[in-house]
Amino acid sequence: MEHQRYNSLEFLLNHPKTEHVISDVNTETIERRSFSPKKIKIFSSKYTTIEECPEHKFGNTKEAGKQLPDIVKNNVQRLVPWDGKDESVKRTFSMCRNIGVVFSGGPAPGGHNVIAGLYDEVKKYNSDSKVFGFLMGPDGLLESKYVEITRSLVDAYRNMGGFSMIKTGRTKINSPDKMELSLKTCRDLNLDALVVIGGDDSNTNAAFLAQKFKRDGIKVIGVPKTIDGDIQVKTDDNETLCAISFGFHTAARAFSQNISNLTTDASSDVKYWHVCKVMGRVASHLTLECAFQTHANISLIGEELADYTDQQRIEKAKKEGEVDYTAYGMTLRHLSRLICDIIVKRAANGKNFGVMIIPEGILEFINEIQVFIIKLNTIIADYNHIHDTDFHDAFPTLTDKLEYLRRMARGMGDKDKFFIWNLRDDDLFDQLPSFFQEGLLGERDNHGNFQFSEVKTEKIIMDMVKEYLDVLKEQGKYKIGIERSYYKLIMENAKLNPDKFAIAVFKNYDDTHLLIKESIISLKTLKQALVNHELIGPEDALPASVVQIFKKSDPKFKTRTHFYGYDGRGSDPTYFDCNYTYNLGMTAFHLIANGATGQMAAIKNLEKKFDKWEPIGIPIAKLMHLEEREGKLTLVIEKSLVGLDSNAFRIFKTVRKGWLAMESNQDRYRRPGPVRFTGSSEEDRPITLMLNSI
Ligand code: FBP
Repeated sequence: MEHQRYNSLEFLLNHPKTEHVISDVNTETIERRSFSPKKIKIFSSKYTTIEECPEHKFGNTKEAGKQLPDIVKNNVQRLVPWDGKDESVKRTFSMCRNIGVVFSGGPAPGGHNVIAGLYDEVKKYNSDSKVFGFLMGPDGLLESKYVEITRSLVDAYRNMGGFSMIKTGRTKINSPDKMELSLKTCRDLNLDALVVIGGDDSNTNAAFLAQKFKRDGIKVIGVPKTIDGDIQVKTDDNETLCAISFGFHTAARAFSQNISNLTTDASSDVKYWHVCKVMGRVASHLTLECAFQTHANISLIGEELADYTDQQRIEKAKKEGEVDYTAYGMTLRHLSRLICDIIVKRAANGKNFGVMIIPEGILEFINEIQVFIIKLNTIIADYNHIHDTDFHDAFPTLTDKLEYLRRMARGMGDKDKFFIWNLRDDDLFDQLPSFFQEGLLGERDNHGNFQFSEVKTEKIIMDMVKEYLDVLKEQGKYKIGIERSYYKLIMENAKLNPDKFAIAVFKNYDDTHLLIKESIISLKTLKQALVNHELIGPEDALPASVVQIFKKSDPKFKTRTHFYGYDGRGSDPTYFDCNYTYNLGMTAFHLIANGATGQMAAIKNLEKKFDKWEPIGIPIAKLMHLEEREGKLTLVIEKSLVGLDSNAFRIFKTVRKGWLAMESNQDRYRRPGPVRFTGSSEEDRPITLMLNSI
């Protein structure tokens, strides 16, 4: 009876141990929720005030001046401590406020801490003030869907990843109607300010909202979010004001942990090349950071490929008195050859395995593909502009889309509107594999951007690599180097003279890794070589030990592909991102309390130690330039790409040779470990930032 009771499911389910281990909230979550991020010293002062910094200048702001006249004259603003002797400062800070907050675009670790920092400061100065979170991103603002953010809600999400508290969305507020709807929502809620937590396009939106809301006195502050790390702000005289957007560090560390685990696996069972595509819609910042974190064998940096020039071709054309335009910029074919070269050299040194990182946005930097992307973006945008139906509804299948392009190339398109697609484009496009054509013709996002995450970039590149490796194998150039000592052992065990056989079989008997001659590509050609050297007679069978060595040298190119993106984007934030984002939230409040609008909250000196961090406001309008979007020149924030003259890239370029480990040297893999938010081994900022601060 007693035994039966202990064995019952009910007893098991109600057992305190069961309840503890299957609870939704584990120790890690409890610790994260109760962790207090560090505060920049100024936030411990009673109040703050703004110090204008007109000395910071930014490029040409002519177009921004036309479209954003009320905020274009904003300066960079530094927050400085204020003792509060001035009664009016006390009054403005303690005013009862309503502040709205919205996430926009892809999630990035640390977003909840921005809200926490904002909320804590809002409540610190007036407990009657309210913070409203718009639901599902900008749609919440348009449709007036929101929640009041309470202490218990904030407490449940402190230091936790994702944007799940109020969710996010990619809707763009890009029409007069949407602007009006947003204004109406903010007026109805009696908002004093709106905080937009988003990427480059969302901060662009924030600037236009700031302009629109100016007359109503509703302030708009942007916050630089995106794992891509492409919101970085420098002044004309190269002073860094915002070194990186939040979420970048965590995503890079999360990806790196996985990639690093693959380096361990690869060097254990020595049979796979792991190909890791890493997020970053355009810029390769994440790949560069992962390269430093893991020392993977190959890391491709898109920006470098765009800058590539083939010196040999240029010289050759010069000698012939011509200019070879194809020598500028990287082609997919050439890229695959470079990768093959590394694979072949590593194999020659006994390592037919490795780990490669490919940035998601690499195609943007490959000339031939970029042209397609730009042309197709324009064609789709123009079609949508002219017709009532969306391009993708009108041409649902790939065949329909291709047929439409074909008609266009033959001049049978919409009233000759689409002259940009010609017969040559059509021919070249036809040569691409259908899954790639489908990707290039796929739906654009709400900002008209090409969705790189939808394209199997790694497959395109690796298919070409495989194809060329087959050619090299047939030419006898792709072989696995056999360790000299191993060869000798096998031959001696078989009572054969290794030195004698080596002359017939290998081309480099003095090296540590022995390579079978290029002319030997099959058992037949192997036998021929032994017969020619009179080591066996024409009727004799091949010695088993020689066959064993030959088979060992025969490479099989096996790949495993991985995509790292959404997983890292949803990770809980690192210590760096926990601190960074909490201080961003506080900065946003202090800018609002000081009457700022059209500014992006930022932390200067992020690339330095925490005690050097400084909260500032950056004028968004001044970061904008004209860019072609959906076929039209549009005023947007300029994305920041990997600087080929940055410290980080220059150092990478020098040290990466060692990571290739193409000579007989050891692999140099690095173990960054898991994402953490506390503990002495946690790094205090991203490696690329550390290098750039030297
Ligand atoms: P944000 O720029 O909005 O932060 O998003 C970045 C990103 O994560 C890119 O790295 C990726 O290409 C894209 O979002 C994926 O978009 P989606 O979430 O729509 O699939």
